[in-house]
Amino acid sequence: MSAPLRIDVITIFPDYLAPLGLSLLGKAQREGLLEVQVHDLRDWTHDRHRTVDDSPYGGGAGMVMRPDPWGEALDAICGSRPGQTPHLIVPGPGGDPFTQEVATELATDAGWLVFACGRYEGIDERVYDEYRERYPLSVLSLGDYVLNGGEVAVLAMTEAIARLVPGVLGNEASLEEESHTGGLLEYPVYTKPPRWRDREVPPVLLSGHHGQIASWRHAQRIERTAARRPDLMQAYEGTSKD
Ligand code: 6GU
Repeated sequence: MSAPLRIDVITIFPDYLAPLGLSLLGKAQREGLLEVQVHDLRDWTHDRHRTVDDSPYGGGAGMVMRPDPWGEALDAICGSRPGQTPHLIVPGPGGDPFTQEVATELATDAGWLVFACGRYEGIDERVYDEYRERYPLSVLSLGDYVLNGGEVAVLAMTEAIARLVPGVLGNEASLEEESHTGGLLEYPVYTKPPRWRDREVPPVLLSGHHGQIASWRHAQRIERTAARRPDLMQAYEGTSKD
């Protein structure tokens, strides 16, 4: 078996990451496929109030995370595995889009991810400048809306990444059909009963014709993607798979 994917998370709200121990990700950790360690940024402060933020130079609203606790935390954590290099990830609304493609790359190539969760108005820019020189560093965004901090984004990204690690998902075949694989959204699914509140399951699905079922599903993926995500549809048509 290959080495487990290692994930470190640095946050001022370690409890926020408790769900990483549940469900599929908890099982993956118990099975040795995944290692998650959550760290409290305040462990790298030295004052009585365990201060991690201060007011912005130049003025403006809110508070900025100081570089000194981040520097100590990142030095300690990123240097904790001799001979190994982490991929640093800072979640933030101003980052590159976190996509299925990015999740696949991180699950496959990195081996070790360190997430730095910012809060308030963000982290002092010199932290980015410093660690970009030492490690691969990505600022990644979930989408075009603003969260209060990186913690919820880390939950989302970790789940998307970890389920792509070989062995984590029970049924690897379900990876091949799901939304965003191949650039299309998923087809609609149905189960028993065949009639519910006068609503029928599409008859083709009960026909036993596997070829017809596959073409119906493919057509549904195209129809859905065109209706809901014209941006994805354009990209898909660009690949001329159809
Ligand atoms: Cl990754 N972080 C924060 N704070 N807000 C976001 C986000 C990330 N993605 C979308 N909004």
